[in-house]
Order: sequence, then C-alpha cells, then structure tokens
Amino acid sequence: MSWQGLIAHFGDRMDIAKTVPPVTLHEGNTPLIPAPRLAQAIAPGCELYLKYEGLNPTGSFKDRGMTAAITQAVAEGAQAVICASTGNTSASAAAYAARAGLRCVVLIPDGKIALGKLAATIAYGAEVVAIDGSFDDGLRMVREIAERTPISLVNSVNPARLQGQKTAAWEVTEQLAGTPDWLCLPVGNAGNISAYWMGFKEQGHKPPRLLGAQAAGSAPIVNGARVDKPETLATAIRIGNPARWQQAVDALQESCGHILAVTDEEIFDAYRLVAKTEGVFCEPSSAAGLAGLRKAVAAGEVNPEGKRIVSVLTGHGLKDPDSAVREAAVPTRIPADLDALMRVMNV
Ligand code: AN7
Repeated sequence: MSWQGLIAHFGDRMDIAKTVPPVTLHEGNTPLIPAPRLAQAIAPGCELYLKYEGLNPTGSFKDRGMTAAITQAVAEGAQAVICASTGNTSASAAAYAARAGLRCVVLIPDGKIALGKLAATIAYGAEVVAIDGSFDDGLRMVREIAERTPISLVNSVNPARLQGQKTAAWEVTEQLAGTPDWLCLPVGNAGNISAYWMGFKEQGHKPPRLLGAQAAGSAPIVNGARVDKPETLATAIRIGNPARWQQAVDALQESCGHILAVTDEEIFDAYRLVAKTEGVFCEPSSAAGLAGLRKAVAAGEVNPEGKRIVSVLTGHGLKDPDSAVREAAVPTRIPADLDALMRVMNV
C-alpha cells in the first residue's frame, strides 16, 4: 500500500492514543541521500548520508512530532492548540491543526523567524502572535497558559511530539540496513536529539554516537549555562534555555557523543557547500550539523575513516529565502542580446 504517514506505518510502536483516526499529511519516509562529494570536502574517508527532512509536508522534521501531538490532542478532546516557535513548529502545528479543524495560536519572536515559515503559518490559518522577546520567553508563556486553560500545548515538552520524532531513527536504520557510526544534527530546544536517541535505543541495535551542534551565540548546552539573549542568523536554533536540556545531555553521554558550537560563518559555509556539491538545499540551521561534523573532524574529535555518518537536514532551504538571497552573488545584468550572453558566458 502507498505511504500513509507515520502513525499508519509505525503507530504500533508509538505511545500515543489510537482512539481516533490519525491526523496526517503523509509525513515521514524522507530520503537518505548519499553525499560523496560533500564527504570528500568535509570528512574524507567516510560514507556520508543526508536525511533530508525538508521534504516533509510542511518542509521540516516537525511534521513527525506534529502528526502525533495533534492526533493525541484530538483524542483528548482539545478544541485548540498553542505553541511557541522559532518558525518550523508553528508552520507544522498550523497545518495539522487546520487538518483537524482545531484553533491554533502560535507565539513567535518578533522579526526573528524566516519568511517562508511565517508565510506558511499564516496560509494555514493560525493566529500569529509576535512577542517582544525570545523563543524562551514564548515557551514560558505557553506553558503557563496550557496549565490554566484546556488549550493543548504542542511544543516538544509534549511527550507525543517525541513519540513521532523518534521514527526518524527507525527510518535511518531501515534505509542503511543498520545504524550509522555517527548521527549529526543541529540542537535548539533539544527535542530532536532526545527523540532520535529514544528511537535508536528502542530498536535494540547498536546506537550511533550523537554529534550535536549549537550556534555559537545560542549554545547553552555546550557552555553549560543558559543564554539570556541568544543570537544567531540560524534563527531556527536561536534558543537559550532548551526544554529538553537534561535529556540531551544524557543522550550525548550515553551515546559517547559530542556537542560543539559552530559560528554563523561556519554554518553558512556548510549551508552553501551542501547545496553546491550535492544539489541539496537546506535551511541555515540544518547545516549546523554538517558544520559541526566538519569542525569535529578538523579537530580530531571525529575520525571519519571508514565510518558511516548521517547528517540530519532538518528543514528545507526555501523556508528562509532571505538568507539564500543575502548569501548569493548578485546576478549579472545584460541586454536581451545573444552576443552579450556569449560574452558573459565566455563561450
Ligand atoms: C530547522 O520551530 O524550535 O533541538 O520552534 O526548526 O528539536 O529544537 C525549531 C527547531 C533544528 C532544532 N533545525 O531542533 C521551532 C524550533 C530546524 C529547526 C531545530 C529546529 P530541536
């Protein structure tokens, strides 16, 4: 049968309510793409794969957790859902809430979310509230409102979210016919790294070592201290006080993993490189995992030789057109004339 989404495929291993039909956009089943040219450039000697989560229905990995969280909310009789978001969670919550006929309210840090995420959230009909504060302020507010009202909180503090997101670990294992040696990914609120670890452990195979990357201006886990004013151009991971902090630390420790900070320059270098060498366009935050791999290899913290390494590209490049255009060379302008074209092409 054709692919019908995560709950249809993996539901028997997901600890969520099964009393209502799944709310699904047929998310998951994303490709694992070999990236030999990129491997050569950043981690020579390894087999590198890209788990392209940008191909989920709303363009990010958040759809995995959201099919579970919205299905659970419907089963519990919720009429409305709320989240704080750096952008992708809001787009995903808005889409799945629309599909379930629920009211959806999202809190975003004013001016700090990528245009494609805002556009999609509005298109899906969510009520968007921009706050004069960070994601962390927003998360505190939505946690409080969810305690006082029957509105269902769909941030990754909601356990159903991790039940959905852990399925990515199972897909990677199916696609590789085994587990990788390392799994690299960006870390923001630390829901995804916690979910991958849960998924890998539940399978019973040897789990990979986890390599987490935080943006240098928003690196609370790396620094071991909350960041009150997180900064980075990789706005998706502009988070100073991750909700799943301790779980991420445990996962890193249990997996003999490593977490490091990467500068915006390193993130954007990796962002350009993966698109140019492999034709895979991800959003800047997603490239943090690759930037982390490159840095860890250069520092001798990861030995790539003979290893299978998976980097999770968490969101699509089209989410953040401003970053793409800012990073681009200005197009060459010519008259509509063949001679002029041949001159600029040097042919
Ligand atoms: C592309 O949308 O937190 O460590 O509110 O959008 O599980 O938080 C997004 C996070 C990585 C970090 N890559 O994942 C939100 C939000 C992308 C993201 C992360 C996010 P977590």
